[in-house]
Amino acid sequence: MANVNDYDLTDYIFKVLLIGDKNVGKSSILKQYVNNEFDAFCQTTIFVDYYTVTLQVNGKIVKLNIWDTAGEEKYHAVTDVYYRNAAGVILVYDQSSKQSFENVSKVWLEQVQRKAPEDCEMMLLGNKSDQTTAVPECDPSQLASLYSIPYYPTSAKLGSNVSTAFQHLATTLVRAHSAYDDVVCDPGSMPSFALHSFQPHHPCYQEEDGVCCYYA
Ligand SMILES: Nc1nc2c(ncn2[C@@H]2O[C@H](COP(=O)(O)OP(=O)(O)O)[C@@H](O)[C@H]2O)c(=O)[nH]1
Ligand SMILES: [Mg+2]
Repeated sequence: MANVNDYDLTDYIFKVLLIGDKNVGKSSILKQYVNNEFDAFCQTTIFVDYYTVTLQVNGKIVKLNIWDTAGEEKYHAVTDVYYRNAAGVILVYDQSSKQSFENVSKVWLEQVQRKAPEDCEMMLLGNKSDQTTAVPECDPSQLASLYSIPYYPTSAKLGSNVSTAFQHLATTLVRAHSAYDDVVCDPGSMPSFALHSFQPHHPCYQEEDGVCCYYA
């Protein structure tokens, strides 16, 4: 979590998840976004819980805590803790693998809907756009419009669309959460709204939880 000095400068901190089959390039997308690096021989897992990236959206300072799975996705057995308080979920498939695309609807969307907060913002990424495609472009477009979520073809290898996608998600999250900026809950009552973010300046900010007015 951010250190104390960061609180004064940060407007929003959002937990963002990367989810999808093993080998679709989730860790590579994160590495490309955070370090501008691609490693064709990378070991599959980054051994940290998450990386924090700071960006600006309409003059607001936003931190994305981007969580990478630690290999559990191999068995489609991602733990509930991973999904808890997620503000954004990025569904990744490998556009050279039809199976990984089919698993977005068969496995991952269902799991996100069951385990992640109801109002989390989703995004679909068709990674490895530098390789021959096995998924016709109309399929992800159709899926994205069915769920009303943004879709980008990305290449972690070439870096294409990677930062664009994260910036888009951050913008969507700020738009969704800023609606609650000045809303104050009645003391002692259940919050009348949920924020799956950490807003140090929010009137309802609860220090112990590290979230604003969160209820599940
Ligand atoms: N050609 C190509 N290979 C990629 C791309 N992204 C990841 N890879 C490769 O795909 C393999 C799996 O990537 P990884 O990030 O470990 O996938 P994860 O299991 O979803 O985290 C690695 O060998 C990567 O080098 C991409 O955009 N293009
Ligand atoms: Mg990985």
